[in-house]
Amino acid sequence: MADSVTLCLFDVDGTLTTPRQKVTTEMADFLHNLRKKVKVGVVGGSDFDKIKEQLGEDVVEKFDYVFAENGLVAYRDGTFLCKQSIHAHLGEDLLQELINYCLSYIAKLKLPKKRGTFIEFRNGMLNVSPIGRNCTQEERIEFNELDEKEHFRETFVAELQKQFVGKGLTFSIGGQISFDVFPIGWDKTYCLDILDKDGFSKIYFFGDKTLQGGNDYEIYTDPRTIGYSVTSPSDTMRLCKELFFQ
Ligand code: M1P
Repeated sequence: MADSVTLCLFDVDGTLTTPRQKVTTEMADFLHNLRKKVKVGVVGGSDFDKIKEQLGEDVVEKFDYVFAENGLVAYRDGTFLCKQSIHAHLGEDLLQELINYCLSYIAKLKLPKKRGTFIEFRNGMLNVSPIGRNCTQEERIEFNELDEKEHFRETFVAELQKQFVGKGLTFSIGGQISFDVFPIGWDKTYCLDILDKDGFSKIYFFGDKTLQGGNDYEIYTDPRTIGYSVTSPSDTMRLCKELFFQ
């Protein structure tokens, strides 16, 4: 029987899967077995469609909780729970100011490659990508390697923080080619507010972007979780085996 007072919450990219790739059979089997011991959930920065691509069309049946867009779109026990709207929250004027600023910043940026979909408009956040989300897997890796040296995203985020100071926005770098923009408080701790009423006595969280500025930082440091920083999906499995299978 699964322990119903303990929840293990996992980030997706870099924690359960290689960024934006499908879960391996080994990891899927591991999570299936873990679910026999504790409740298991995922909290990704990505939208629900991307989480389904990576973890399977039946993701809501495989996990007790699925929190897409940090929990701004939430499923529990196989059914839809609630969602948030960035448009309703910010209003059209601020949203357009933000979108226009990002598009003109990207227009001035010289990169080795630019593709399409520079801004993805989601339910609870905007996802901004200087190279564009339509890049290939090879172009994604190439951008990410260059970004580690040139800090395109960090510089962009620093500019946005200056430009939109006092507007109640958070800019969060979670993946390889983009960053997320959402109202303050709509980071991954948002899902903890949803979980508050479910009465777990322990919530473990596992994520790879746990440093300040990374999109796992707030939930990793939140007093409601027991946070673990991981370096890869195999590191996540190793750690969970030590914690729950010994
Ligand atoms: O889950 C982490 C991030 O995954 C994607 O980032 P990228 O495409 O840059 O690797 C995005 O879906 C992003 O929103 C998310 O935070």
